[in-house]
Amino acid sequence: MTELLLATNNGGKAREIQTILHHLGIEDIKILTLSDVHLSGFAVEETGHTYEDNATLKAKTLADKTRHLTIADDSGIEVTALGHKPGVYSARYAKGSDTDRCHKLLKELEGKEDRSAKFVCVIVYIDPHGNERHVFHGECKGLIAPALQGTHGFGYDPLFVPEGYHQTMAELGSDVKDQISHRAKALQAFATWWKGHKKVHET
Ligand code: ITT
Repeated sequence: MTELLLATNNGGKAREIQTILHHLGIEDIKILTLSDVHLSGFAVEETGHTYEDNATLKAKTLADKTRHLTIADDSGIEVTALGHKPGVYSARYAKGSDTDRCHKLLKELEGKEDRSAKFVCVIVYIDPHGNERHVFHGECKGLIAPALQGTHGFGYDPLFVPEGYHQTMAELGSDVKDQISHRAKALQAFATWWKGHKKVHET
């Protein structure tokens, strides 16, 4: 069993990552959260301008500090009519709660015809012993709904209607989200790599 630290303070992300890895049949990883390593709330300043830079900052800081194999997720929502904003700045788009940020997005989209958007996720894996870094990407396309709908998930889920569906992620819930989301796709890429990586290390 290999211990893998999830460098996130976002409970929604942590729950999804654990569930998705389980669904992907990765049974040889034991997930550690920040609270397992007595670092709950330990925040890394996200000074990068790309998802990859910020995910690397978060994973590397925690890997160096704890010496555990570590993954971090940096993600955001990109809205076409807003010039692909808020993107990497999605968590800081407005002060306050996830709901406040959803309302700001709706306000900025008032009167705009194009409601297309996508969720983006970049997961970075760091091995502090082998000095290894690997990067995994995932995207999920969709539309911004006219109002907040649904109670599942977190962040911008009440506003995001994924392509091929008529309800928001927050209405569809985790059974659907964990199959089609940007995070699920990045973790599928991680799982494929992990299975190959383990084989190489076992032979
Ligand atoms: P950590 O850095 O501790 O992981 P965070 O919430 O600050 O947590 P980010 O910096 O990556 O994470 O910001 C991601 C932003 O994008 C944040 O506002 C989320 O609510 C939003 N977001 C990311 N994935 C999402 C998802 O699956 N559903 C809805 N919103 C999402």
